[in-house]
Amino acid sequence: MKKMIMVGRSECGKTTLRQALKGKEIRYEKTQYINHYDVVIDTPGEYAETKGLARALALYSFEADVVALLINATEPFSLYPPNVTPVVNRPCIGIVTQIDIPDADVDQAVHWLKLAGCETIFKVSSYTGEGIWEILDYLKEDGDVLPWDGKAAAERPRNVLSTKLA
Ligand SMILES: Nc1nc2c(ncn2[C@@H]2O[C@H](COP(=O)(O)OP(=O)(O)OP(=O)(O)O)[C@@H](O)[C@H]2O)c(=O)[nH]1
Ligand SMILES: [Mg+2]
Repeated sequence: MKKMIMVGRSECGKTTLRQALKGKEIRYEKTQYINHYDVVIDTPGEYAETKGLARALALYSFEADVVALLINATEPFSLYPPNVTPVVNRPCIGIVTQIDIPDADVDQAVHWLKLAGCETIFKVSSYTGEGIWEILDYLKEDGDVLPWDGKAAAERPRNVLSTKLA
């Protein structure tokens, strides 16, 4: 699998997406520091929100094959400046998260990610499973065995055991 570093503001859904890519259960878990897993590098949102720490994200990107900029579909603003992707020398993809939320504005989020410089954009819900297969398929390399048999299995609704508020 390609290794993907996930960047995005706190609570945009990076850790939940990491869980949804691999398993069926979602549990809230605040990311306190940069975590390396086999396929993803999960980062705390505060790194993207804080100018001094944002440089660390560019540095960590060298340990990944692809950089994913995440944005939650209900965001009222974008954290990403226009044309920011050239600060890393890895391919950058955009991921719109939480598309299941009723007042989500997916088109607005896609627009912001394109403005940031992402050419390939995925739209996902880590709760309903929608869009998960497309990301796995993008990360898959020859010979990789995915944790799911196919799109239908990968995109079954997840069992949400805990959220930030409950
Ligand atoms: N409805 C809905 N809620 C989601 C989804 N993804 C994440 N959430 C919720 O959003 C909250 C924050 O999600 P996290 O995955 O912890 O966000 P994060 O980007 O890892 O945040 P930091 O670790 O603080 O950087 C949690 O309560 C999740 O359950 C989704 O696809 N749909
Ligand atoms: Mg997290």
